[in-house]
Amino acid sequence: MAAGVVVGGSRTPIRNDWNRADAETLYGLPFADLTFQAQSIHRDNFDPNRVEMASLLSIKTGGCPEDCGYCSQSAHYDTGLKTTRLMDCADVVAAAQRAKHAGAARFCMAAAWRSPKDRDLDKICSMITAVKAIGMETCVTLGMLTPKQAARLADAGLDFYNHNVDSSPEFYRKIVTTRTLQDRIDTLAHVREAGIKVCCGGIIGMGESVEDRLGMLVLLANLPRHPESVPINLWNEVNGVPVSQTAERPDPIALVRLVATARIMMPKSVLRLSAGRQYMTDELQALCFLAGASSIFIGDVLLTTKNPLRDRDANLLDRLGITSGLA
Ligand code: SAM
Ligand code: DTB
Ligand code: SF4
Repeated sequence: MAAGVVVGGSRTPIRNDWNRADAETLYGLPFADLTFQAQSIHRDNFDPNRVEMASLLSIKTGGCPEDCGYCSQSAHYDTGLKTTRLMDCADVVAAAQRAKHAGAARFCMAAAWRSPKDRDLDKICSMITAVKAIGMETCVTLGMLTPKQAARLADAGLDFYNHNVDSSPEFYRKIVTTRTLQDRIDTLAHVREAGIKVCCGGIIGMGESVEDRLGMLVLLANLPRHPESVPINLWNEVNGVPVSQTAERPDPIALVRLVATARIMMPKSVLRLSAGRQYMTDELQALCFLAGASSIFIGDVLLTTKNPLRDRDANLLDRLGITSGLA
């Protein structure tokens, strides 16, 4: 066994020493071989007939000082979005109740911040405690954190922190200039240090190459510990942002290959088909589940953009014999 290899599941090694050539070799396998390997690893680690459901809420929308070239919420671009203040805790809990009723097990609260202010964090901690009290898992995504802020979120009982690497290091520099990828990696380390589970993935379809997508997987799979959750977002169209000039929707087969490669490289991470499912056919989503995706966001909107209607999702999962594992 290669150095740095730890045995994970029954026959699944957990590696943190991936290079791009390894990723390219997997990605380039004949489709049947790649997806068979991915599905075998998926079955070693997960119930293949179960998809976890999470729900999102934008608790503070727009006006963000960062210049992420894909995002409707950046103050650098005119996207026509209405900016809002941080929501009240009672309204957040009411939205969480509705999400729970619709079948979500996890509630993810997102704020358009570069980083939270300490007084904002008091309110966020109350939201976390209140959402946990209704029996849901909690996730927040608030931008960069100090170690102290991460520890406060952990004390409030937070389960997951979402903070994406978004793309390969090379492509990242082209789409965000107001922070570095290292800033993101530092926050991920603070989140880990505080004992919070990590949700970290990225976006495809912004005009990046296949090499960039694989570079992103290598980055994720070589973090000191694999993220427990890996969201794979297809860029959701937003008018007025720079990415709208370069975006190209990926070939559907390329998406399945990417999911399968991620499944093999990070055998125990939950892969979430996140933004962009409304552009996917039912057949494509089914192939992504076969390749190892086992989580989705439900609800008609994500943060500011569209998601498939609940009935369409329920119908698809029903036809595939997939359950959410909730009673
Ligand atoms: N401001 C915080 C941050 O950037 O970490 C949290 C909110 S931000 C909206 C969370 C993530 O949403 C981003 O890292 C990015 O991966 C994803 N995202 C933003 N706009 C998107 C879009 N139009 N399509 C797909 N994913 C998007
Ligand atoms: C993630 O990777 N995807 C979610 C969640 N983390 C916060 C956000 C998707 C946002 C899509 C664009 C929008 O609706 O504004
Ligand atoms: Fe701000 Fe997050 Fe959007 Fe970047 S992705 S502009 S940090 S809300």
